Amino acid sequence: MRREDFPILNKQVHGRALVYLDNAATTQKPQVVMDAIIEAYSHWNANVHRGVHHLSQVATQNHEEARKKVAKLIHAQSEEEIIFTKGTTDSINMLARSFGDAMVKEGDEIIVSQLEHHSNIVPWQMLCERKKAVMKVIPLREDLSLDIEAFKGILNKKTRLVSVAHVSNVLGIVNPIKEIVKLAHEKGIAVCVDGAQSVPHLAVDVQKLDCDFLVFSAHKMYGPTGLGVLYGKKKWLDKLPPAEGGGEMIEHVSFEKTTYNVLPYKFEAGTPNYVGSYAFGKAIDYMQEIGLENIASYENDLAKYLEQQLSTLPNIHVYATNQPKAGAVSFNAYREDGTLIHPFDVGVLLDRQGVAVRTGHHCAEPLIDHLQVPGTVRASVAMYNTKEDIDTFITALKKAIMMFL
Ligand code: 7TS
Repeated sequence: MRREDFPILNKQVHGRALVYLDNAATTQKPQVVMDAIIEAYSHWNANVHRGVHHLSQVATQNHEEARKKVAKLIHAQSEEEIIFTKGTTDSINMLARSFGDAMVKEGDEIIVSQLEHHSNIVPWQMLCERKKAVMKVIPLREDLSLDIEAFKGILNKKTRLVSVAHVSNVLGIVNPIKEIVKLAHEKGIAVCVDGAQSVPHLAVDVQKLDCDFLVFSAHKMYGPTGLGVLYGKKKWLDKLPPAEGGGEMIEHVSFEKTTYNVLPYKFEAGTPNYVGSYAFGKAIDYMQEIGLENIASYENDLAKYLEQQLSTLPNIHVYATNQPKAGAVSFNAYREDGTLIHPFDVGVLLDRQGVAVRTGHHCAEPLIDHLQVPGTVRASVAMYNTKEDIDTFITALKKAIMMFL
């Protein structure tokens, strides 16, 4: 799928053609996205929403066009529901600050799951410390899927918010978000979906999911770093206080009283990343030109092939097989005597052969503790990967393991 649009994929690493399978960490960028960044700084760089001059108006228009593209991408009702942030982590921190200040009090409960990325744990933990609230955790079943029965048991009238990943960044499992939202809403509880690993791979529709908030990062979907999105239903964003103060987010400022701007600017303090948003708009165009459904089905086939090929190898344990997955597959390798080959060692030997994968805890230590291993090796695909990439990876992996047997 249009591999030639991604110049970095022609690189050699340690004298071998690069096989990039660390897409869950960040994706590579197509030429159109890089060109957009050069274009912005070469032709219309100026601060947005402030100047009456030509360049500022062009910059503002481009930034706001990008917001519309994001709204369309996730089927938000309006672009007022799209807040640009620095990334998923920033989005969750902002929500924890804003929602937390307004809605959470001593003794209230926030629910996350056992498989969350640290970004969807620590901001809530910090909120719980500030407010003397309590964090509850959805446990995993034997097959590593979320235990929905247990979830039903911990939802109660003290629960203020449920925040869960749509797709696990370690296991690649697609969680039953629609069901989680339905169960929470039956009790009047809001749900935040961490879409960092789902929006890049699935056609996510916030109205169909009916989630209250959705957060994701541009850099994991062919866009630039330093840009992310906090989607919130208008009814929530109208009600919640700003998370940060500064320029742009105000209507009037005086030492006696400051009033706030309208949505979405109320949540965007300071000069926004308008070059990033413009480039992200180009990444969205690029994805939509290929078709989100086409990308999803291509990547799904590739990830299935990856899981199948890994499963045929002796001495490899693949986690959470035969479950709905998107993008990522985690595994560990073992010696003949059953001892674990450290994932870091596997990663280094793969790197020597030009194959980039992720090893370690993947910023999800509670999940890794649950698996009772020091970490996993994770291979994750994007639209530009091919079956040949997977074959090269499997051959390299066999060689790597041979060295430890
Ligand atoms: N949530 C999930 C599910 C993630 O996978 C990540 C990043 C984040 C939040 C944080 O995103 P950021 O853009 O703010 O950093 N995940 C990974 C990963 O799996 N390897 O490197 C980063």
